[in-house]
Amino acid sequence: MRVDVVTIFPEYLAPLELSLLGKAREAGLLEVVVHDLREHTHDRHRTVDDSPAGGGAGMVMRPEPWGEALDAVLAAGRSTPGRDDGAVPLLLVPSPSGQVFDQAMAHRLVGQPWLAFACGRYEGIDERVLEDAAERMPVLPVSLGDYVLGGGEVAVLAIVEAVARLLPGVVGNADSLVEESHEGGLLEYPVYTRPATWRGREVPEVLQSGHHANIERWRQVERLRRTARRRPDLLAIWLAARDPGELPEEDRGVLAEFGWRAEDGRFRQVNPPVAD
Ligand code: JD8
Repeated sequence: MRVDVVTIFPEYLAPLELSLLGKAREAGLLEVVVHDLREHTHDRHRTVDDSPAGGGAGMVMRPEPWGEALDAVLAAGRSTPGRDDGAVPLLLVPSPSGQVFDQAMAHRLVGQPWLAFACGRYEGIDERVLEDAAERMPVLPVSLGDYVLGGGEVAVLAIVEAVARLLPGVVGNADSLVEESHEGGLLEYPVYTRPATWRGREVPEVLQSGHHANIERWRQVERLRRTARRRPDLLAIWLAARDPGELPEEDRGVLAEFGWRAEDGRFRQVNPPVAD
């Protein structure tokens, strides 16, 4: 997978050289190219912003440097060996008004051979840049979530990490991917390691029993408990896709603690617990 990032803060993307992604790049599983937008300015002050049309607070990013920068990304990507010269990237544009990124989107993006990111700053990028880009490549405004950041770089760090770790060979033991939160629809269970006792706190006995079936049971119950407490929205979705008869009695018992009952073949929340 090739990833191009255009930004006025190239150093912001340095974390993509570390850890798992750094190794994936060394192994040739992932190629990340960071472009400095100011390279595409021609005035002494390397100006990338101007006052907003129609007035108002802040500044807006000028279209000219962006047009040239995205042209350069297209040209650079196409000159990569093995990529035909008609190839185009999927252009992701981080924005508070974008489609919210989640694990399902990560799975869709990992199938793309070439991603490009346009990192805005200030009040955002002149809208004509995205309209012009959409003439030549697919454009997807994406958001990290419903809170306001100062620019798109943080979103790129999160999205590239979430997508790249789904690339075959990046995460050593692919099985661990399946276990994770947001993969099976439930949150992950609590984890422990040595020592068996720490500051007077014990590792749950079942985890020291070596009894794999009991351990798996305990972990499933803990997934349900944690999801019911922290993300009742996710549990409702998970239960809506399940037939109560399929679930072990113990799981139905845990769900009952959180007000979920089996009625005419489906789960219903009768008296949702008052949030503690
Ligand atoms: C791109 C400029 C700042 C946004 C005025 C603050 C994503 N989940 C998210 N929250 N915020 C962003 C984001 C914020 C950005 C830019 C993404 C470019 N800003 C602007 C509009 C209000 N300032 C984001 N992904």
